[in-house]
Amino acid sequence: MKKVLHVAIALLVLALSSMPAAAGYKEEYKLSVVPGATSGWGLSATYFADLVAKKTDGRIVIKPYFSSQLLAGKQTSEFLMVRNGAIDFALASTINWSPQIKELNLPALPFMLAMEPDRYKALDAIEAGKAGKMMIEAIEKKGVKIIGWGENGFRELTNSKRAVATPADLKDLKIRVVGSPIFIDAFKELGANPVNMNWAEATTGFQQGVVDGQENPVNGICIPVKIWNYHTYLTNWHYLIDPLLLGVNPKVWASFSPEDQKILLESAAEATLYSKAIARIGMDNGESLAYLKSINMVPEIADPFGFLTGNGMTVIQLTPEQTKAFYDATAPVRERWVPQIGEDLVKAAEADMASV
Ligand code: X2X
Repeated sequence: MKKVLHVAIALLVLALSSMPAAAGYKEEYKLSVVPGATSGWGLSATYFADLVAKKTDGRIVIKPYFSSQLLAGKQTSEFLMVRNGAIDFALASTINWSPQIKELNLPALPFMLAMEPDRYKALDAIEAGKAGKMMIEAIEKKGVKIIGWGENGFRELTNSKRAVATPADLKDLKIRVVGSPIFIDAFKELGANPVNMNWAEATTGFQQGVVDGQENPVNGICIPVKIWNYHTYLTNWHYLIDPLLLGVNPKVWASFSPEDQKILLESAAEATLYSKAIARIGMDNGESLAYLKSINMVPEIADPFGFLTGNGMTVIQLTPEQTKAFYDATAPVRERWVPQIGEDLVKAAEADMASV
């Protein structure tokens, strides 16, 4: 009897050791995305998932769930759900995780980057620099592993009522904003009437005229949702940047073999380049378009502002003086939020930007 048992154990050990590393993997990993599949970040999530499937020969299957499906529509719950393992991965906006991680309000400090001579360079320097590291550490300390950046884009203002070129033009406009307090604070300071609304309900809100306007990136969100069907005016004011973060539940991360972790990091790095490029088409010095051409992903729309104008929108491009007026008008918001974000982090970001 004892001998039979020994043989059985030996066979079991042999069977286990000859199994592929993927044996303990889930059949599917859920990746949360707040907006829809055709949004910039929806496309970036698909790009990442496809790369991972290809590079792991199907060992790791990541399925993006779009339109806040995994969140019952409530986008500010996403961080907690990735942390507790209800969701495996998220390509997430810092905005939606900022209610839990105050450091993530840094990119939402109004007009911090709009005044920079090259706002994309400034942003890249922050992400690659000390401030980026500090933000990632803050998230990881609270329980989600970060494997890469992405980009929703600089958030621009659209509305159905009037051309907005000065702070006074915003007076009493009802603007839909996300459920993150700094947004309410910024729009109140500018004299507007901000209204919290999840993105899942926002387009219905625009259609019904519940609000007069909203703020979202042009390439990533405004064009995919055909914002011209609701709003006539777009102010290209770059008032804040919406970086994305590719996060993963730490237990899920630890379950991957070192080889697969390496593949995931490489895929995240490629997805970062892709995500930034599609957010920046027609808005940078042409680098993004050249990159997309180099990977055979030439976009349909290379001139987003021309495209919006062609669809009947009036695009207001602010002069540096006009931007400065908004910068000055929002100084009290920055003063109130810098201590909450952390003086050290803000100083690190300023030093990162100054280094380019
Ligand atoms: O809700 C928004 O505006 C969106 C889709 O951009 C975010 O999730 C931050």
